[in-house]
Order: sequence, then structure tokens, then C-alpha cells
Amino acid sequence: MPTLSTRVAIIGAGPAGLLLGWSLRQAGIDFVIVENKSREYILGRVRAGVLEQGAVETLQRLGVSEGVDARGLVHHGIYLQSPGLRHHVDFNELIGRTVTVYGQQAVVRDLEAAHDAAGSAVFYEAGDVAVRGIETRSPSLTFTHDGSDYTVEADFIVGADGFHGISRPAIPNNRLTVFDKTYPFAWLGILADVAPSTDELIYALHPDGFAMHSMRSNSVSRLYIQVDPGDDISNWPDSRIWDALHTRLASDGWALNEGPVTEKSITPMRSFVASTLNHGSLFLVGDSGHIVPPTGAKGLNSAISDVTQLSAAIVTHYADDSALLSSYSDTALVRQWKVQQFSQWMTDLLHVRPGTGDEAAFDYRSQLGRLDYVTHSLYAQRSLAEQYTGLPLG
Ligand code: RFL
Ligand code: PHB
Repeated sequence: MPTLSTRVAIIGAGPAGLLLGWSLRQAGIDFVIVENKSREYILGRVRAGVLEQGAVETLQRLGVSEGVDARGLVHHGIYLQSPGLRHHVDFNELIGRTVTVYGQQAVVRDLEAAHDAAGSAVFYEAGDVAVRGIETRSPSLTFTHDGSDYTVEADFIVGADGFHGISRPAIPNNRLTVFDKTYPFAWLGILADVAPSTDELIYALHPDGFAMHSMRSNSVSRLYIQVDPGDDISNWPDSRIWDALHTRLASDGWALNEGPVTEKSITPMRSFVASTLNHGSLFLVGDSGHIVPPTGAKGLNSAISDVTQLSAAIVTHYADDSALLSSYSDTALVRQWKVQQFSQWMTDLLHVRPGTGDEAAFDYRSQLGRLDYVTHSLYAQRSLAEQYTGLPLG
């Protein structure tokens, strides 16, 4: 029964866990990462695509930006669209900031390669991962791997195990308040082997529902449409998806290129915040502590900002100052609530509420008014630009 001793035991080898480990490594702090899925499974998950400017700067500062520097697509803004009207909101012109399109899978691949080269202790396909003693100063993590039972003794345990992980449920109910909101719609997303039909992302409001055109590279497009949360992917043959995209994204003089669909899935939309992100020796980062609907492109970016804050707090703790660690949850949550309201605002701006009748008609026209305001007011555009490209750390 192997027993390992380390400073920080990290649960989850998604972007948050791998980046935290990498950041600790740069500071010379020992860590172990334990993940219950295989590498192939993790790299097969198509998820986020947009990095805030600060997230790219974090990867650069930590020396893991070769991929994003070489292949990331720097975007100066986004297009916001209502039927027949497409407006470019130019973040760079408005506030001198940009975002970079670079898939989450690529971020994870780059981090895995860095850890491999450095010989980091990362256990994949671990079974029965469990935390113990989080209310003490000597917590531990137990798991099985390759037929052996492991114990990792640590100073801290970090839950980077996503929304469905085991770390958040380890916090006693009477110490945890959960704020939760579900939306009456979902996103159907496809990946298609076709050059993007746009230079920057298009977010479109249409009476049939939201649609978005994103991308992964100069030859791979990522597209989304709003669907009913109870809908099944089998109801959506490729031809029906393309038809909906053509209708919802239509704009005079513009055409959408079609190509073979290589992946498609439906994702429910939810807003969720766990308050607190710290109990005893356990700290939560990324989706284990909070999730947002994807409209504002904030999930991965929030995971990166949590990791930046927690890593700095752990480093200063070992330099004999624990103030940042004690305030980690409060500081991260202040930023997180701003990110939550932005994600909710983008979602409400662009999605059609189900239903018919006077109220639905009113809501839709009010959304058109809001879009018209956002695309014509310099103040509103600056506010959008500031939030989309990323708020400073708290
Ligand atoms: P992850 O990526 O879920 O990783 C958690 C890891 O923990 C593992 N795990 C466990 N390991 C050990 N023991 C256990 N008991 C475990 N339970 C779970 C899991 O296997 C996994 O490997 O969380 P993390 O690292 O916090 O990263 C968060 C991001 O993945 C997420 O916020 C984003 O993908 C959200 N998101 C987007 N974020 C953006 O910033 N920009 C975007 O453009 C964007 N688009 C999106 C998105 C999410 C989407 N979906 C599918 C939810 C678009 C979509 C469609
Ligand atoms: C993506 O490319 O997957 C993507 C882009 C922007 C979003 C959400 C997802 O708001």
C-alpha cells in the first residue's frame, strides 16, 4: 500500500488541476495530481474555445504558451447579430485588449506535455478517489491505481475535479451555501471540418433561437444552436443542424460554408456558485466551485483565474504569510460573481425564452432593443469589451 507525501494533493487533471500543478512546479512546491479518467477521454472532450487576454498572459508567464503563441487565433472583437443586422464590436479599438481562440483540448495537451517532460506525478485512471481529514492540518487523499491502494499525505487538498467531482460534496452541508440557476434551453454544438466562414465569432439572436459561429483553427469550425434542454441529439441529423444555422446566422452578402461534422452533442445550461471555496485544508478551483452558461466564454477562464490566485496564495503561505490563503475564497468569489452576472447577461441577451403569447413577444422585442443599445452605445460596448476580454484578478 504505497504512501506518498507531498505539499499539495490535486484532484482532477483538467485544465485547472494541470495548470495549478504546473504553476506550483515553477515555484518549487511539490504536488501530486490524481485523475479518475484516462488521458484519451480528457483529450476527447470538446469544450471551451476562447481565452481571455489575462489567461494567455498566465500561460506565457508560466512558460507553457508555445502552442497558443504559435496556433492561437488572436481576435480583436466579436460580431453581435439580430436578424439582418450584424455589428462588429472591436475590443481592441475600444479598450486595447483582445481574446485568443485556442481550444481547451489544446491547452490541456500542452500542459500534459509540459508535465510529461518534467516528470510530474500525475496518476490517470485512479479509482475510488476520496479525501480524508480536511478539517485537520494533515489531510490525505486515497485512491486505487493499477491494483494498488494509494494514500497521499499533504498539507492541502485542491478540488479541481469539475462540477461532478467529489471535493465539493466533502464540505459539510452546514458550511456550504449553493446558489443555482438552470435555463430553459441548451446548446447543441458541432465541430466541422470546414474553414470558418467568419474571421471572428458571431453571436446571433434569431426568433428561432440563438446561434453562434466559432472556430478551432483555419480549417475547423465550431458552431452552436439553441435547442430545448429535453431535446435528444438523435432528433438532429446534420442536415437539420445546417438548415438551422443557415437560417439563424443569415446575413446579406454572407454565406455559411458546410463541411463534415466530426462531433456533436447537447449541453444543458446552468449557473452555479458554491460559497465557500475553502473548508479547512480543502480548496476548490474551477468548475468544482462554480459553473456558468457558456455564452460569455468564461468557464475555462474562471478556472485559470482561480488557479492564478490560489497558486499565489500557496506560494506566499510557504514564504510565511497565510493572509492570501485565508482570503482566497472571498477574493475569488468577488470576481466570480462579476463573471456570473456577465454570463447571465450575455445569455439573456441572446437566447429566446420558450413560449408564445404577449410576454414572449415583449421579451423578444426588448432583447432587440438591448442589442441595438449595446451595438450603438460606446459605453455599453466598452463595458462588454472589458468583461469579455477579462476582468482583472480581485
Ligand atoms: P474539468 O475540465 O471538468 O476537469 C475536471 C477533471 O476532474 C476529473 N474528475 C476527477 N478526478 C479524480 N477523482 C474524481 N472523483 C473526479 N471527478 C472528476 C475529471 O475527469 C476532469 O478531468 O474542470 P476544470 O479543470 O475546472 O475546467 C473547467 C472547464 O472545463 C469549463 O469551465 C469550460 O469547458 C467551460 N466552457 C467554456 N469556458 C470558457 O472559458 N470559454 C469557452 O469558450 C467555453 N465554452 C465550455 C464551453 C463548456 C462547454 N461544455 C461542454 C460544458 C463550451 C461548452 C460546450
Ligand atoms: C467555443 O468556441 O467553443 C466557444 C466560443 C465562445 C463561447 C462559447 C464557446 O461563448
